[in-house]
Amino acid sequence: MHYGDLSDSEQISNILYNIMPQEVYHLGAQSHVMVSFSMPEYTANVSGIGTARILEAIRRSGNHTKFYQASSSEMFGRTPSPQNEESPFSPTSPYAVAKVYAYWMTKNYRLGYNLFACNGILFNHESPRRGEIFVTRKITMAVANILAKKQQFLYLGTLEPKRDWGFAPEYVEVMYQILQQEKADDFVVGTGQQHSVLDFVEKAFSYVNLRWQDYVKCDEKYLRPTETNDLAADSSKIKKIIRWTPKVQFDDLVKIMVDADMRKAGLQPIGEGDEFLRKHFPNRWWKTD
Ligand code: G4F
Repeated sequence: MHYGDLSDSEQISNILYNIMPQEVYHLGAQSHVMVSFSMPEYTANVSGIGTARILEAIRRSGNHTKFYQASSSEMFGRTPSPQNEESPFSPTSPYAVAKVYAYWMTKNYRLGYNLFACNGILFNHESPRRGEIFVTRKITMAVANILAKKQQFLYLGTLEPKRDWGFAPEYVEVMYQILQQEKADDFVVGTGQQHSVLDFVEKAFSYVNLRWQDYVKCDEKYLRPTETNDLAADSSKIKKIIRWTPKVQFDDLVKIMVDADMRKAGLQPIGEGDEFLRKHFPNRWWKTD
């Protein structure tokens, strides 16, 4: 383990110079969209300029380090779905603006300095390890805690925005694949299926036979000043070039996450999510949620 910070260019340079890594997967960020409205300057520094610090350190090191930038579907913002590599960016949050900066820096270091630098433009990817303040995990934890009588209500912002939610382990595999290509390039990664926050709520509550209307309440404090409403990936390019197709679709994702949170709450899971994982990902991470 080496310690560093995305706001500390000297430390990043030292680490890269000493380790001389073959590949860097840059996933570090202030990654919460709502938080970025409260901390725009910090978000720009870490999620935007942090990328420039790593790219510059790689360039100065003179090593042939390959670089993966965790770009985000949030960069499309107001651009209508489906979004692909040619779609214009129209960011609607300080987080998304910072990510657009990082995207272009990655592209420019590829074009200008011939670095093997790639953008994976990933749509939302979730799992039982998702942070508790992101909407999917907040919902699945609430379902489990309501069943366990540890929570009475679930407070959310708007239920209307639509997202393209996939399963994070499959997206991590594709990050690796992106850096194994002969040519550095940028790729959109998503399932192509679109669902609203309400769809997620309905699916999670009905999976355990609860009526969501009895538990979900709106709290305006979760409303964002500007919102991204319509995300769905057109992943034709990565399907064609890398032959990547996700196995986990929306219904299975919800079940996997609810089962895991039921187990964490000390309950017996319904089991359909666990069963799906056993079948499609034998001997894999599902044991460790
Ligand atoms: O789960 P979210 O906070 O994820 P969001 O904003 O889509 O961003 C995530 O995905 C991006 C990829 O597109 C990443 F780049 C980013 O780092 C992050 O991982 O919110 C999803 C939707 C939003 O429309 C939000 O307004 O859910 C809505 N929502 C409604 N109530 C809520 C809540 N979101 C949160 N976090 N908490 C709520 O109570």
